Amino acid sequence: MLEFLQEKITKLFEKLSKRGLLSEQDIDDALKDIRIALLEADVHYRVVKELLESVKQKVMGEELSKSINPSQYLLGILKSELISIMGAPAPVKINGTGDIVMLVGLQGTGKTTTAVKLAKYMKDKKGLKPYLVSIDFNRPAAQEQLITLAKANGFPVNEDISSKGYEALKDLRLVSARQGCDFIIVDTAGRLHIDTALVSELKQVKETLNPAQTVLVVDSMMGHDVLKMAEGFMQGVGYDGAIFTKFEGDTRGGAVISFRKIIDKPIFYTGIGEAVSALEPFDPDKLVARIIGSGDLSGLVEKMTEVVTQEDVEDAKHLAKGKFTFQDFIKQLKMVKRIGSIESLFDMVPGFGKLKNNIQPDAVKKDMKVYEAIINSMTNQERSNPDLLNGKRKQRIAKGSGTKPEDVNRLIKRFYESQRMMDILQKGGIKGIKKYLH
Ligand SMILES: Nc1nc2c(ncn2[C@@H]2O[C@H](COP(=O)(O)OP(=O)(O)OP(=O)(O)O)[C@@H](O)[C@H]2O)c(=O)[nH]1
Ligand SMILES: [Mg+2]
Repeated sequence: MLEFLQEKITKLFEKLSKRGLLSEQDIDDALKDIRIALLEADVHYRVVKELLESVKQKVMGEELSKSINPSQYLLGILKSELISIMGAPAPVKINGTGDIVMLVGLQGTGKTTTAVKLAKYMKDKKGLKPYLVSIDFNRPAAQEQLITLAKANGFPVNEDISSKGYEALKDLRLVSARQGCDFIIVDTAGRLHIDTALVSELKQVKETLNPAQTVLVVDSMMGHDVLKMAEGFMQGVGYDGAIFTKFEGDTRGGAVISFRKIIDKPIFYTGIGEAVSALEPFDPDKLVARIIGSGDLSGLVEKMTEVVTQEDVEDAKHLAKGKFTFQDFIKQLKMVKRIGSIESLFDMVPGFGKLKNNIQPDAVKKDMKVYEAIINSMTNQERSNPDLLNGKRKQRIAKGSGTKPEDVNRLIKRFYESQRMMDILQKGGIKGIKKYLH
């Protein structure tokens, strides 16, 4: 997610950190590039303008020569601006029995799916019993969709409201209470655009129901169009906060920034997949860290010290020096296996997102036993000189380790890949690896 913006800003700061102190020209240049990056990430131009003006004001107001690392300084300011835009995370508030949460939003944004996700979330996390109802009176199929999804997940759902129309809404709390439910989630009709018919319909429902919380469901892929929509719903219907859906596939993320900057309402949750369990509280810090790509380096160090022993450090020193052999290879695999969540480690390092594709911890775990058996069946000579492995030797090794010749070949292939990686690391350091990956 947001790799796009992350990569751009990371590159920019790499460029900046090579030159010592920042001049005003540097700041302007940097801001120009950040501006492009934010616009390309579909942040609304109004938001970009305000954000950059406030960053510049703060940077210019400071005595730059005193700051030890100007690029980190600029980055820090941008980061704190974004964090203040994102605001504190907030949950949907359900205070008492009979409280209603009403979901509104354009067509296809994910209201119906989110209604059931929210029901599950409140049941699992808060122990509340939800009651679901769809009041899309125009489209029976829409109601059917909610009924099916709710039933499949074991939630009580209203099945006869369509025949009774708005009058039935007045009894909703009673009906829900009779089923022993704590609160009600109301799914509403969506339209392609906000029009007067939709607004007056939703207004009427809202007045009748008097919901405790009205939630705007937003498709994260909307980009900068989000503002017009969010402002339209605010004027026409009013709401207390938003849930951003399809957040897992959001490569740009501008919609979130634009929404938060202009509409002063919280983002309650994010939808991160089609499954009913794919709803998460909104995490502003994580999002900002990802946008900026500064990398959670302190987190990385902490995690590394948890899993990397002194022995590993010695091994790593050795690996980085001499010739890379099968013994080294197995040590390297063991380390990867132990770190386990190596994917999350790479997320913390700017520019290293792509490494994830090269190292798959699950595959490593699965192959470990096979690889170890194969390497154990090699002679010492073969272990330190893999070039010796001809067809005949491979067959002998496969037989001795109870594996197949394909397994031996797979191991050899991976070994050479690792050897190449180590070679690049020795010659070019981390930079070399980065270059290799880009
Ligand atoms: N990938 C992904 N898909 C989602 C998410 N939330 C909803 N969807 C999908 O988006 C599509 C539309 O979802 P619905 O819940 O039917 O949307 P809606 O707002 O109720 O649509 P209308 O009732 O027609 O206005 C479905 O295919 C959902 O599975 C999400 O967080 N991630
Ligand atoms: Mg729907």
